[in-house]
Amino acid sequence: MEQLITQTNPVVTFASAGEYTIKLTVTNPAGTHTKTMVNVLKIVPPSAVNYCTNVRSTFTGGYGTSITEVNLGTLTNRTLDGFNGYENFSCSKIALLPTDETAVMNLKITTSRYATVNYNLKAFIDYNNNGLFEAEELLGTGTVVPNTSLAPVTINFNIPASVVTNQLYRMRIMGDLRAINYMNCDMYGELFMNTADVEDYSVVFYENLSTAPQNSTSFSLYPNPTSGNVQIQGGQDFIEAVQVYDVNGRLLRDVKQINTSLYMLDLTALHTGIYFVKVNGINYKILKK
Ligand SMILES: [Ca+2]
Ligand SMILES: [Ca+2]
Repeated sequence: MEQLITQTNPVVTFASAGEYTIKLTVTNPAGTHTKTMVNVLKIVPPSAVNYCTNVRSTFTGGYGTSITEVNLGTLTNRTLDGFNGYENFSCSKIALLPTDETAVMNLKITTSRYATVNYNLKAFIDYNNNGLFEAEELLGTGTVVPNTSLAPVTINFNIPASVVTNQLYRMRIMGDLRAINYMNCDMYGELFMNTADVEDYSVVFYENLSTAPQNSTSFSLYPNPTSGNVQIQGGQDFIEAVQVYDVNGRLLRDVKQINTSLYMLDLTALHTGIYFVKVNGINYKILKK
């Protein structure tokens, strides 16, 4: 379904999740130029899981011990010291992380530090999306030693191979002066001096752009299937070279130095069947009627 938007700074609502293509058209007296970015926008479905709300009694701030800043990937979130109790940022604060199982992720947690005993930290991602933060979903633990540096505590973790890209995961970060034995919602039973702090976030793992096809060099080929001509429309880059191969890998056409954003490929002479069209080295499958 296509939606035409003509306003400046539009607000767009998406009824369903998926990948969306954006086509930008600019017009002035000299003419019209169009740029198409294929599947450049990914809309992630909201989580259907209900998470329990961690509640603690109102903290007077006297101990000055709480989580005050969280950094992970694209996420930075500062919170007031001590007064906020459980806070759910899962709709507003999302950490975007590249899906690289070999890379080490750095979750940085800053706390206020005036306690006289250690402040303990634990972080989880609900990788199986069952609404519970389980032992095998622990990212790591950290300890803030009293009256030491204000530097954040870093919890390093790897992304499991089973992770699904472009999906919301819930991350929960917990801090307390007491050893954190609870994992989910039993904070009241474990509360010690009202110093516990719990914050929820969302995490989305996206395809690693260094290995995925570059969206900036996507092309649209239309119509497909075709009875003859195929219009190739450039993305951010000009169309430089087009090759056409048959299913046996035989090169049928080889056009170089095109250097336009729109190219008409004439396949009229070809028999009915499947062909592979390579545009600037990117493969597309075309059905010739
Ligand atoms: Ca906080
Ligand atoms: Ca879980």
